Amino acid sequence: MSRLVVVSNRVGPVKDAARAGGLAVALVEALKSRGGLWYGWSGKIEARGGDTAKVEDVGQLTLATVDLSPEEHEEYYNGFANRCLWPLFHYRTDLTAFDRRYYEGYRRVNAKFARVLLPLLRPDDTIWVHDYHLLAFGDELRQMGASQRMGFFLHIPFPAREVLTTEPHHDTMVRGLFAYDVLGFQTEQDCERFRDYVVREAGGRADGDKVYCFGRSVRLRAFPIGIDAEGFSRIAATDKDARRQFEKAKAGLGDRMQILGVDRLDYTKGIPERIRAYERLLEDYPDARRAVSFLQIAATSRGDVQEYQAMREELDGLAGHVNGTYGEFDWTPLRYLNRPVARRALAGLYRASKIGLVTPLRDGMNLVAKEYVAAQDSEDPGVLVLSRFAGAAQQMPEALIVNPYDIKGVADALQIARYMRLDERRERHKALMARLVREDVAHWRDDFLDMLAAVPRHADVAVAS
Ligand code: GDG
Repeated sequence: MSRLVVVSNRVGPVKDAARAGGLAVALVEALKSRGGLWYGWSGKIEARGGDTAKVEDVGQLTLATVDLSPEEHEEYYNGFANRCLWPLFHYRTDLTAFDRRYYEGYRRVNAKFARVLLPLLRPDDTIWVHDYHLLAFGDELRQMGASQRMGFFLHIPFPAREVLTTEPHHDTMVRGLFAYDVLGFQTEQDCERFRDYVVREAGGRADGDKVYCFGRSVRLRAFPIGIDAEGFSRIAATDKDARRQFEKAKAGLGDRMQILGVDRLDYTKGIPERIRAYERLLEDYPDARRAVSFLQIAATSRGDVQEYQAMREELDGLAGHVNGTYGEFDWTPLRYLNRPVARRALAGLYRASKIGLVTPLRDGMNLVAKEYVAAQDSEDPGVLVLSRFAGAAQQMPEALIVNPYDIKGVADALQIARYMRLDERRERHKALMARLVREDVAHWRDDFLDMLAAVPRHADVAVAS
């Protein structure tokens, strides 16, 4: 079997991958079972950047990392990745910074990542590149002569053609993706939007799972990312820390029903809209007052990007408003935590919450929705209220699917969830859980790598158009 080389913006943590969430767990597993190399940014910003990789072995795994200079970090990571691609791919053209300097920095860092990896590669390696930070990486590596099999997986949505074309470099970016042999997206809709761009904007053609353009072809497919559903379920039910958090939460709640939101603090997650929907529940359904308690966990991420700082202030204001309007001496309607909770404790919190409220305005997949379901007690499960704009909604039709912009609609769904009968909750949970177990993270990884193994090596492909 050929060696697997995973390339992602950040590498690790390997020993405690669970703390870093689903993706790190998935990648560690993929690499552990086959051995291999995991390569990316070290997370360090050093005055002179770096032009060679630091390589270390951790068990069967080799980690290779490279540092960024302050300028590289600002242009590539804060700039093009997080102030341009992230909002653009989530349909927030109003927040998208179209700055040529950022784009050039992004290309430079993608080229540097490729240059530093090149001497570490073996001819029969299989290379799996992850996410929007590295759209141009494959193209750079091919230009340096690499002919290994190389696949790319996009964790965030692929946007509609009309949105993507607002970015001045859209053609070079999409052309660059044709350097890969397989393109993986989260949902069928993402594949469809990619095909639409290629056919209607770039003048290519699509034939089944193959698209032809720029004198090359690439295969594309939806590989919805999963979680380790059985493992997470076991943690929620039996782990010591999870149990402790569960008991603590239950004791604090008494007879009240907990509604839970868990997100990285991000404007795509629809947190202000969600708080407004909760307020609407209290306004329209007086029986909910004192009977529910909403806990929102939203740890800061990307704190040095300006939009994220503004959001924090907005949320503080909204939470204060709800508590000021509806709170009583012995009831705080909304608790908002701006710091991370340990993963095992989080499993306990999910299990102690009768409603999981997951309402992103746009999301590639959303693992929180899956973790919430996996953490439930199947005898007495809670109800998931899920945005139709999360990729996860495609696989989870038994959730209460809502439009997060429809504040009243979300409030009504919360009220339905509050009163849902046990037999219906069990039925929905059973169907959701069965799919989560079937389409788990191992399935995602194997599916992608099987497809990549089946394509002819890049070097052997005749130019087709
Ligand atoms: C991107 C795409 C796609 C959150 N708060 C805490 C915490 N988390 C963990 C969750 C979950 C992960 O972070 C968040 O994953 P999501 O999928 O919900 O969202 P993104 O971070 O935006 O991820 C997304 C994903 O990539 C994978 O492809 O699903 O669409 O945007 O695992 O549990 N974990 C801990 N404490 C917290 O406070 N321990």
